[in-house]
Amino acid sequence: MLLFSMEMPVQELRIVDANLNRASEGLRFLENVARFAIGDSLLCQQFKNMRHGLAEETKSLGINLLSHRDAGRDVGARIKSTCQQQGHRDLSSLITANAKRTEESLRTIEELAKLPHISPMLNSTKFEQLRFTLYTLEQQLTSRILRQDKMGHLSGLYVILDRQILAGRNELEIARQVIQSGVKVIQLRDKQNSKAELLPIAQKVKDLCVKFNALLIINDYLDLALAIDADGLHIGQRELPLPIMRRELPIDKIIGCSVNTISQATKAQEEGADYISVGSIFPTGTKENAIVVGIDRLKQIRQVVPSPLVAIGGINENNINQVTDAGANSVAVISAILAKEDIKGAAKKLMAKMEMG
Ligand code: TZP
Repeated sequence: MLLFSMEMPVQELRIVDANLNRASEGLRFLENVARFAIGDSLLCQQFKNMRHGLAEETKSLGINLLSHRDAGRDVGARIKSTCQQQGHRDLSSLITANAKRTEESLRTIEELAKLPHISPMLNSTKFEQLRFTLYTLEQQLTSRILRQDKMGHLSGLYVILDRQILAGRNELEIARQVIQSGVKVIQLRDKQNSKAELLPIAQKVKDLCVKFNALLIINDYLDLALAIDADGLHIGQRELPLPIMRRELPIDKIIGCSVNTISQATKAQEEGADYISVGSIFPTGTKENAIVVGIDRLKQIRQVVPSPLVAIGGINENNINQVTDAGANSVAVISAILAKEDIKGAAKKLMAKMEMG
């Protein structure tokens, strides 16, 4: 083995140096995504802590690592990886690539640190801990970016395909008209019939949504959402708690939660709801025993909850701008569209009102 004059194991230190650089570059990339693309201060801080932890662990080697760096003669620099040749298509694949690169680098240092002549300088366990922390952060960051992509659809009209209001009309045909009018989010809701009956309908509506790049959210039923690989699940106050639902769903699925009060909204926000549905804003004949909360409740919730808000209940072309003015990011409707003869016309009118508002 080639040894440095101070008995420093030169080749090993070069490997440590290269992998340390890779790891901190990868962590910096992930930190930047958390900071600028997602705006999540907690995740950002966790990546920063990791970067600082890494620097701390290798601080004692500082000048020795630099002294033995020989980037100009690195044979690996001229070898292009398959990844570089293929390129990455989106931010989520870049997150995966950078997280993997960092995890591999940490593992490399961890293994080297087990060698008897390296272990006095580097603590292998610390690198192992960092690697495991990163596995979790990678999962959280990927989940956030994939859900954020979906949430991009949630700024306009949100149409609830309520099978009771459809009263036997063909769900797929109505869904097609809604989507063709430009609506980007559909929720399938059926409070009366069996899930077995709902399954084939949900599957067909899902296929339609995929074709037109719209989201399909399933109301209440986690198992149905999973079965058809829906984009998300909408729950009320009587379903299983949001964190349980989150745990059961794949990491790219969104969860919306219905609330009537400020405390329910704050709780949903703290539990990580992707959006919060506030209602019923106005009296409605569609939902039995709906609690009418009024426009002021929406304004109060807007002041304390930064999550996207979806206003619901009794909203139509005459009052839609009151809810957008009150801070709703999206507006959910049933009868204002499904009770109309001209589905497409009704949807377009509401969307135009929202845009003008
Ligand atoms: N949740 C609160 S109000 C409501 C639901 C499901 C019904 C909304 O229907 P409409 O016809 O848009 O008032």
